[in-house]
Amino acid sequence: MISRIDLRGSAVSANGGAHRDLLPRAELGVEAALEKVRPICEDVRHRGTAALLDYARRFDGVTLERVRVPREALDSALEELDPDVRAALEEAVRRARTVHRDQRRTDSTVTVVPGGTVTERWVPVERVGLYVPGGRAVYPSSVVMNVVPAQEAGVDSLAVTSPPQPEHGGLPHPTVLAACALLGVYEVYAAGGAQAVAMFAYGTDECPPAQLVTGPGNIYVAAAKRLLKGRIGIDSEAGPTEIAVLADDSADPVHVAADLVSQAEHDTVAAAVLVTPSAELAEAVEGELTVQVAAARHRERISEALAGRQSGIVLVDSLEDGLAVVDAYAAEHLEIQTRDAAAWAARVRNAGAVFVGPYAPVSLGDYCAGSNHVLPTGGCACHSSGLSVQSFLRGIHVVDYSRDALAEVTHHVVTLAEAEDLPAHGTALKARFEGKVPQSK
Ligand code: HSO
Ligand code: ZN
Repeated sequence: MISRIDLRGSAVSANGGAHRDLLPRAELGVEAALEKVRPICEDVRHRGTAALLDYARRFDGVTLERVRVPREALDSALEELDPDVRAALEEAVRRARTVHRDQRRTDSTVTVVPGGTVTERWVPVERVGLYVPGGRAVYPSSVVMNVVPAQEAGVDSLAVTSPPQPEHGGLPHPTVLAACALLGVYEVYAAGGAQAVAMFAYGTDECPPAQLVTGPGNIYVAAAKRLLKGRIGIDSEAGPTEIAVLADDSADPVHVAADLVSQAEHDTVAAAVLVTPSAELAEAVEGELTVQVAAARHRERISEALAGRQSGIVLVDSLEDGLAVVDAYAAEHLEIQTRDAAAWAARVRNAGAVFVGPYAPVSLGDYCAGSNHVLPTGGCACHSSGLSVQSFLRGIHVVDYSRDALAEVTHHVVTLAEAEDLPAHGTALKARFEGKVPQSK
């Protein structure tokens, strides 16, 4: 079952950063996958749709005539969607929109000197490809989490891709198709893995190239993103799901165990970590895990995730030490289940998203909190953010100076240009006032 890591008595809080590797993580192994995906991406680059159809046959076991999903398939998936699922998806969309709409940026102009302004213009990426994974689970919620911020950012052209499913006639899962239609996205492709990322990066006769690809995927998707980054923008190389819970003896072990199990359900390499100064809570959670895992539908997958070296119960001397540990770990999701939870949460520096108190479980954020569930994993939460409207925008500085405003600062620019031994930079300004380009000595 879940292992214990006893950090009591160690100088944990002295330097959180030095403890980044205190808690083990699942190995993503992207490096090794790079060599596998390279020829696939090259093939898609050169043979386009023909290559995608070959990979659909080879990797997904489906024979397709085209990669683009016909509009009728999207419409009928929405018509046939279970009404309860539709209502739940609509609520998820509504809440996500409320939060993401508020993230929109407005252009702002700063007057640096009279006659000299710098405007920051926020411009959406023109065309975005959104990857929705297939595999063990079905992720219509990921359609929502990718599409809503892109739409709120004002992205004009949005395409979704998801792996073809043999049991659904070679189309992506019908619930994924229904979620696309619900959101008004009718450009959908039946492609998964590295080849789908390459399709967006290089374009094919069916799918024009995109400037950005977002969304989580398996290790081959992550490897293709790393390989093609630069050619195409990426959000992140999202790895297996992680939950960390910082809890004291006020936490309910039933809730803590249920939340650990909920994220372990994703993957055998998912990480579930409890950090607590309370040995009693640790023991009670261990007991609860045994009971809850045995009753879970995906008990085998969950047990493997909990027993993996990436999961564990970490005992610390104090909540203060616990905070240092979770900060060093930089979890994708961090729950704070302590007395005065909001105050502890306010002190967290590194986490993809923080869930405060007993009534904000990670599963709420996965679907219906309004927050985004595409979050940095693998420790990247110490430098990156989850998906947001900002992920789909670029800020462009627009510089506008009058003659007088330029004249006033010219001597400084010339001096700095000389200091950098780049005199032509200074000349570009002087030429505007001296009428001719001075000759270099
Ligand atoms: N916990 C996952 C997202 C998800 N959960 C989708 C259920 N469906 C990564 O944040
Ligand atoms: Zn989840």
